Parts: sequence; structure tokens; C-alpha cells
Amino acid sequence: MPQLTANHLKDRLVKRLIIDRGIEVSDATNKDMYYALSYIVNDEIMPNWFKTNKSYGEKQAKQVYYLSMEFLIGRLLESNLLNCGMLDVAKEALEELGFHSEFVFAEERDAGLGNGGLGRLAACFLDSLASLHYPGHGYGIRYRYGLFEQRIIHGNQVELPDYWLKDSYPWETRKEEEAVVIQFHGKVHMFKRNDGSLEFKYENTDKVLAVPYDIPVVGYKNEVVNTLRLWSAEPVLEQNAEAMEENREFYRDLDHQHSIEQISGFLYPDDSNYEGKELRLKQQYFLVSSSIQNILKKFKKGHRLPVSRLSEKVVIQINDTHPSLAIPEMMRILMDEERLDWDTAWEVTTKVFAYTNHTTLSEALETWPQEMLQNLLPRIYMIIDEINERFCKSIWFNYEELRDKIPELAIIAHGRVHMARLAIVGSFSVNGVARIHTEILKKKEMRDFYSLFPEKFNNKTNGITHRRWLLQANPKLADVITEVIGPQWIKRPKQLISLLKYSNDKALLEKFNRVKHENKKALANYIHQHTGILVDDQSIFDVQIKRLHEYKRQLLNIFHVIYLYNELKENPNQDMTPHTFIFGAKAAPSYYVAKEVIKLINTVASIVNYDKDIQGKLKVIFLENYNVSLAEKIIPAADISEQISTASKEASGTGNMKMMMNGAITLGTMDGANIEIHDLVGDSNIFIFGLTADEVLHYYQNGGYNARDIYNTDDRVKRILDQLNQGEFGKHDIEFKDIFYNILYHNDPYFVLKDFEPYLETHELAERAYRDRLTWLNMSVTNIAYSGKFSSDQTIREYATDIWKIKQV
Ligand code: 26W
Repeated sequence: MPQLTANHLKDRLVKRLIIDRGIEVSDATNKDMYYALSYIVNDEIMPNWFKTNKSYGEKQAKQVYYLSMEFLIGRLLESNLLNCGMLDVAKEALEELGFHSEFVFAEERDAGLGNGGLGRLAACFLDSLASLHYPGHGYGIRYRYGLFEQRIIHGNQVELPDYWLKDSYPWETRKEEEAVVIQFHGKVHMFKRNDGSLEFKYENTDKVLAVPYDIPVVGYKNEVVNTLRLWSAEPVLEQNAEAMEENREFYRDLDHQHSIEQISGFLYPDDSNYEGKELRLKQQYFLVSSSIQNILKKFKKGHRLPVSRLSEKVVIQINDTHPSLAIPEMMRILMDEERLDWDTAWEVTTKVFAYTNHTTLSEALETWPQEMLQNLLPRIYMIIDEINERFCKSIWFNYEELRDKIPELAIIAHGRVHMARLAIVGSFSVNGVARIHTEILKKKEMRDFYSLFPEKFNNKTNGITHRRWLLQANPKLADVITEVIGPQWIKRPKQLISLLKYSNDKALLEKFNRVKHENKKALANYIHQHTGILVDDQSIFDVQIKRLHEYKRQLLNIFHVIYLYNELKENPNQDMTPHTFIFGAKAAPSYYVAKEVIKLINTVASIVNYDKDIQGKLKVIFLENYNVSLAEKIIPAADISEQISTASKEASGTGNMKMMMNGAITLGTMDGANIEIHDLVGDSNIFIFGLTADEVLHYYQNGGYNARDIYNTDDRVKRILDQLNQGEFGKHDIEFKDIFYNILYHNDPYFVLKDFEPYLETHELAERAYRDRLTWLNMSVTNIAYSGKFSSDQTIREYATDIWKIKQV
């Protein structure tokens, strides 16, 4: 590609504005500019997209398909520019035309097609697949409404619909000619063929059309463009003139149409919380049926091989159990359409699927009511039933010692279909997302399955794309790094390790310090604009950003803030480094306790931020509508990264890695990937506190500890809980009583009180360390240096070699 210059790009923008929008630059808004630039970037992407697809075809490469109900991709213009190698030129061209690139990029609505960690991981993986030149694509749902938009009104979370497709979305291409039909309900008829084999026919099914919309996934400066294919549900257009004539029928049809479009209508906002809603089951089958049909169609078009050899060319990763119906769906097509017998179909299927588990929380486990599945997907249910029968029989005959355990292993048990069990039985690989998480799966949660299939289990510690989370989100830091160690780290992030050589170089540390401070100033500005609150950019920026969940313990964090506030009220002249606590978190709309915690954080903020007595030493900021774009603003400015889940509960975490890569120091428990961060940087570059996973699990086995003892003996704790109970933080004296009861009457199931004292002590250590600037900066650079290990490029290489057996092409 000839080198694109800013002048050249300016010309193209000017032309584009006239041709597409009929306006001159002087009349163009940021939005006009956003579209003009996006279409130009598309022009660059399209030929490479075509070329990539062609080369995969020619090379007959094995493909990996990542099936996920969520892809939290955020905005694409800036990352596409970056990956196309056009970002600097584009920024220059925009500035010269009188536009701020930041405002132009901000015109794009976040594609919030995910809840949190699982969806963002899928997005990072796509970026790495394309950047490493792997033939890998995503399949998901094109929800018309993404994750709700959060507003905070009088301290409470209010949810607004996220109609992200309101304006046209420049990155998608509708591929109507590749639409497929999905069938629900109906009756299954069984016939015997002449050769004695069985044939299944479906009657009176409800048909839905799945129409794909393709989004390009651009690799970093390598001319590779992979595909994220999102399915949209539409009515199948059968010309039924008679029905249309009758008005009543017409309206019935509108209803019908509406109920079909509902299937891709909205993303369920529950994170780690299973609800057995039929519409969600429909969504899952809609995703897997359209994707599997499409995968097989492509396989047959691209290869002369029989479908019995599918696993030589195709591997499918299922992102948690949500797409696990893909397993019986594959069996259905192989048997009912491709006419394979059961054993051959099963052999093919179990060589194609691999399953990733993302949580051990029992409330997240998917089990569908048997009748619901049977009624919605009769043929799929028959197949699951058969898989179950054969599986249970094989245990009965081959594993006598597990006979008693059959009810706990069976896929269908007590009237429910257990999706994790189906996923394990139907896959050749089962992986957890951090070392400790995989160990807990093997030793506890999936122990018996591990004894049955030890060879299936493996660990793949999560990762994050350093392109979005460092190069794009923190260009100043990226520049300093390149200045010091050269640009090789961009393609080989592990080379960040060379920074260690300079971690005592004062002049250099000063540069890192300056970058962090500039990022803090930028965030302080954002905070001021959006909340009206002035924060001190010299204060410690202490950040906890993630979904709101009891196990993540935002409550522990805010208890600490209340404690500091109480201390300062008693002794306003106390010597304390000014501290800004920053929160971002969405609660599932139906999660009452989580919403109470949001209210508490906002209430504490409204008291602390305006109290003159404490001389601005403490600020509490809750930033509303935490999403990918907001994360990109907050993370580069973080000093302390709060990763304080109850040990054993956070499968991995990925925000911990993002903040580490941006020079924040982790203050956290020995949980998830924090443990692996600790392994790398060592005791002196991380602040670890609290119960270990073993201790937590031990307490659970023995009925917990006594929370009341701590309430009765620790004055600081008593003070805080009484303040909640007596309404000191509320307009009404009942406010926050539920939090009080939850802790004392449910015996503090997440060990907030138990870990409180070590948490305070560790914060004191961190504050002391922060004052020693050189030591702190050294810690910060050490963290950046080791963070290359957590690039999703590394994770994807491990998936590719250990599980997928695919090659870079
Ligand atoms: C059906 C309801 C439901 C919805 C979402 C159940 C479970 C989920 C996800 C599995 C929750 C999730 O996002 N888990 C997070 O996955 C991240 C990526 O692996 C991990 O880093 C987080 O620790 C884990 O909580």
C-alpha cells in the first residue's frame, strides 16, 4: 500500500463529505466527519477482507470459530485506524481540518453487546487472532439493544435502553443471501428407511430467518481482516396473501413478526446470574443453529472432504455454556441432514468442540427445565436425551466407583438439563481462565468429570489486547516505552520486559511520572465535566471498575472510605495523602443488593465530597455508565488497581491486567489472575491481603466464621455498620439497613468484615509506598515490564497450539 499522507487523507475527507453528505468541511459536524472517515477506512479494509477470505480458501486452512452470546467490542473507528496503520495520519488530517480527533471518535456509539469480562475477552481474542494471522472468526447475535445505559439519579441506578443502531452503523455489511432458517417448536416424526436406518422429519415448526451482518476484524498492520458475524432474527417471508387480507390475521401477523424480532431484540443484562427465561433459550439456539449451519455450508463449499472429516478443517470454541446447544445441533445436522450414523456423528462432534468455563459461582450455572427445552426444541431434546443415556450407561458399566454419583453427573437430572455437563461430555477440551480457577474446577467443581476425562482439562489464563489497552488507550505511555526500548514490543509484547533494565533510571522514571500525571489530569477534567466535582490530580487515584457483584466486594472498598472519613472527621489535621476513590459499575437491574451498594457509594460520595472539614483529602467519584470507552479513559490514569474479590470467586479478572499494563499497582486478594501477577512481579510490587482461596473454601465447608464477633470487637467496624443501621447516611433511617442485615444476619457470606482489617493495613502500606515517589515509580514500571505476559496474543497462541491445532497463515 502506498504511504498515505495527511494531505492525501484530507483530500479524501473533503471529497467524501461532498459525495456522501453533500456538505463542505466548514459545515461538517463531528458526526459528519466520523462517517466520512469511517467510510474511508472501510475502503482500505474491504480489499484486504476479500484477500484474506480468498487466501483462507486457497490454503484450505483449518479455521477456528469462536461462538459467543457476547462480544463487547466498544468503538471501532480508532482501533481500525490504529490497526490499519492510519491513526497518526488521521489525527493529523482531522486537526488540520479543524477537528479534534477525540470528539470525532466519540461520535461512535459503543457496541455494548456484552455484560463484562466474558464479552470483552471475546473481543480481545478476535483482535489477537487477526493480528497474529490466525484464521479465526466470531459468531454472535446482533442485538438491537446492547447492555443498558446507566444513569445515576439521586444516587440510584436507572436503566435506559441502549438503542445503539439508531444511526447507521458503518462497520457492518448485511449478507442477506447467506441467511438461514431456524426452526422452533413443532413435532418430530420418525420413519424407518429401506436400509433400516432412522429418518426424522419435523412438522409444523415455527420458522425464523437468521440474517448475518458481518463486521471486519482488522489485524495490526498485517493486511489480515477476519470476520465477526452477527445474526439478526427476521420473519421468513412466505407470501401468504390470504392471511394478509383479513385484518385480524394481519395484526396477528404483526404480533408474530414482533415476537420473532425479539429473538435478537436485546442482550440479557445478567452477569453471572442465571435466569431460566425462554427467550434466552431461544436466543441461544438461534445463535448456534445459524452458526453451525453456516460453518457446515462453508466447509462443504471449501473442501472436497466428507463431513466425517470435519475436525481436520474446523474447530469451534464455545464461550461458556451459553452456546452449548451447538453440540446437539451439530449432531442433528450430521445425522438428520448428512445421514451419518450416531457413532460417526458423535466422533466428529466431540473432535470439533472445545468449551471454556468462566465462573464457578453456583448461581451462574445454566440448567434448563426439561419441558421447556423439549417443547421449544423437540429434536434437540431427543438428541440430548440420547447423549445422556449413553453417557450414564458408560459410567454404570465402566466406572463402578462413580455409580452413586450418576445423578450429579447426568446431563438430564431432576427435570433439568445441565448445560455444563453437556458441554464437558460433548467437547474434547475443557479450560478454565486462570491457573487457580482451573485447579478449582479440577479439584472441586468438576472433580468427578476430571476423574472421568483428565485429558480434556487444561488452563488458558486470560489476556487482553495490548493494542487497544496500551497503544490506543495510552498513546503517551506507549511513546515513552518505545523511546526507551524501541518499537519491537508492539509486535512482541513480552519484550516489555526490557524496561526492567531502566526501572532505576531516575530521569526515565520521571518521564513515566509525567505521563501518568497527564493522564490523571485528563481524567480529572472528565470527572469535572461529568460530575461537577473537582479532584486533586496529585491525589492517589484508587480505581475499582467492574460489574457490581457481592463477590467483587465494592462494599469492602466503600467501608474503607467510610472508615477514612470517620478518622478525618475526628482528626481533620491528620497527615494523609489525598486520595480519590473512583468507581465504575453496572448492577444487573434485578440485583437488589448490588443496587443498594451503588446507592451507598453515591451517598457516601455526596457527603464526603462536600465536607469542608476534611480539607479535600478525600474524594469519592462514581462514574456512571461504565463501558469500554470509559474504561479507556480511566485505566491510563489509575495508580491503584482494586482487585479485592473474595478469594476463589473471581475466575480470572482482566481489568487487573489492563491496569497493570498501564502502570497501576494491584491491591488485591490471592484470587484469579492476581495470583499470576503476584508470581511475576513478586511481593514487593503488589499489595496482597486477606483470606486465601483455601481458607475461604475451608470456612464454607465448616459453616463460615462468626461475623458478629468482629462487629462486637472491632470499634471501627461497629461504627460503620451502626452508621448504616441508624441512617446516618440516609435521608430516611431505613436506608442501608438491608446491607447491615445482610452482613450480620446472613453471616457475611463474602467475608467483608473478616478481610477488613488486613485491607486497611494494606492500604496504609500502599499509601506509604506512594509517598516514596521513586520506589512507587519503580514498582509501576516493573508492573508494565511484566505485563506482556498478559497480552491476549500469548493466550491466543496457547489456544491455537494446545487446543485448536491451527496455524498462522
Ligand atoms: C447465564 C448468566 C450468566 C451470564 C454471564 C452466567 C455467566 C456469565 C459469565 C460467565 C460471567 C463472566 O463474564 N465471567 C467472567 O469471565 C471473565 C473472562 O474469563 C473472567 O475474567 C472473570 O473473572 C469472570 O467473572
